[in-house]
Order: sequence, then C-alpha cells, then structure tokens
Amino acid sequence: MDADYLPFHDNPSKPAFSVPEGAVDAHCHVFGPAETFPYHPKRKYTPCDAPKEQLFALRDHLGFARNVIVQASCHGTDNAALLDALQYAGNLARGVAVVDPDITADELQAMHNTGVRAVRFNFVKRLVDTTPKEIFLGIAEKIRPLGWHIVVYFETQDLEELTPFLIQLNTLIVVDHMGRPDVSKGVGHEDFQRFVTLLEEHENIWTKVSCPERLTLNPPNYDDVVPFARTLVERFPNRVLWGTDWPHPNMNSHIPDDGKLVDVIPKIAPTPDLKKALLIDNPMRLYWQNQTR
Ligand code: 0GY
Repeated sequence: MDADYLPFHDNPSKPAFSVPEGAVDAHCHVFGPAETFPYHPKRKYTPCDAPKEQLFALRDHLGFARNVIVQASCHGTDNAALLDALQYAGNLARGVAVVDPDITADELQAMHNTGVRAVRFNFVKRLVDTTPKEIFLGIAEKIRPLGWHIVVYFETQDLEELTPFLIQLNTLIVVDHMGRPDVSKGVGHEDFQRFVTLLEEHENIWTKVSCPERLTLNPPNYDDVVPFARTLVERFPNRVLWGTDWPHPNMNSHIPDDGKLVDVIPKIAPTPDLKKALLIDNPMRLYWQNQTR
C-alpha cells in the first residue's frame, strides 16, 4: 500500500436509514488480496487489500442485498479479482470490467456468464494513461451483441470535450459520480447545468449519484453535495444509481464511515418511490433483468 494511502473504515456505523429490502450497492470495488490477485504493473496507486469477504460483510452490515462491483484502475485490465468475487457471490453481484481492445467474443461471453454486464472507460488522468477514442469505440462495438452498457468516469472540466464521443458511443452510458461537479460552484453553475442538459437531451445516459465523500468541501459533512444528487434523482428518477464506492480508493481528506454515507440517501431521494427507483428498480433493470445468471 502507498505510504499516504488511507485504508477504509475498520468499524463503520450502522446507518440510521433502513435500506429497503433488495437494495443494490451499485458502485464498489474489490482490491486483491495482492498475494492472489496482484495489482497491475502500470497502476497509478497501490491500495490496501479490500477482498471480497470484506465487501460482502459490509453489504450485510449496511442492509444491502446485492452489489455491482466495478473494476478499478489499480487492477488494470486484469479482471481476475472481480471475476472471482462475482463467482463467489453468484446471483447477488454483477460486474463492470475494464478490457483490452483485442479481447475476443469468447472471452467476453465467459465474462458475461460470470456476471459482467458493462465495461468502464476511465478518463481521469491521475488514474490512467490516455486511451485513444478509436480504441474505446472498437470496444463499444465488441460488447454491443451482449447488450452491455458503458460506465464512464471523467471530471467536470472534461465533459464539454467528451460530449460528442459519448453521443457517438450510441449505447446506454452510466456516468460515475455525477460527472464530478465542483460543488463550490453551486447547482446553477453552467458546468453542472451542462451535465443536466446532457441527461435531458439523451435518454440513454444515466448517472450514479455517488461519492459525496469525494465531492464535499466539508468532510465528513456531506450536505453541500446533497442538492446536486437530489436534483438528478428528482429530474431523472429512472436513470440514477447509488453506490458506496467502498473501499474508497485515493481519499485524502478523510476516511468515510460507510454508515454515514448510507444516511445521505434519504436526503437525496426523499420519497419512498424515489428510494425504490434509486436503490432497487433501476439497478435491477440494468444489471439483473432478463438474465439467466
Ligand atoms: C472510484 C474513484 C476513484 C478510483 C477509481 O478505478 C479507480 O481506480 O475509480 C478515484 O480515485 O476517484 O470510483 O473508485
């Protein structure tokens, strides 16, 4: 683990908010253990191990039923730890992989059979080297026959430049962490409004209203992030997902208490219908519907 790396909370609180039965944590990771699943040689950070057993113990502690596990950059395109966790969880987890451009249809099908339903394209420069857009477009075509979608991670300043590419992908897209708005600028700022307009104009674009711990200016109080997430939940109730982001790689402001993150949910999804859409109906539709596994 990097010397300045903050490990995840070792004793998260029980949330005050009772998560509805069948809820999905739609953004989390597994890291290692390095002895079994080594980190990628080209990684930009080395985390502390966060193995599947601890992820699923947290799921139970917080009251969730299912997980969507996202391949993180520290494992590169080696999805072994992710696939191992999916295998272990059976029908209770789905995955988002990161793949090489030369991946074969058979390899993709094997991943599908293990529970992968999407690939992730990462544009965050501190996490990955730049990938040419043609490479991503090629991967988008390879996954199309499987009905997978694409999870994209970028920062607010990159949205304008990326928009034509996102449209060109012409498939269902999920944007991580609300496109990482600068919350000091407020909901009305043109940067966040550009993101709202993107979703308004493109019904194939969804977003995760996750990561208040990364976006807040006042940790561990997350109230400054609430108006951003609530705006998206209320405007696009059928296209939003929520996740813990456990084990919270690359945090430097504080170690988030996962129970307190769950307690943000009723603030961003104030009605029972909004909570059900966010936590159950949307992720179930996207990751579990019409699937044999
Ligand atoms: C997240 C956020 C981060 C890291 C990664 O793939 C990754 O390494 O996604 C980050 O550092 O902002 O979603 O886990």
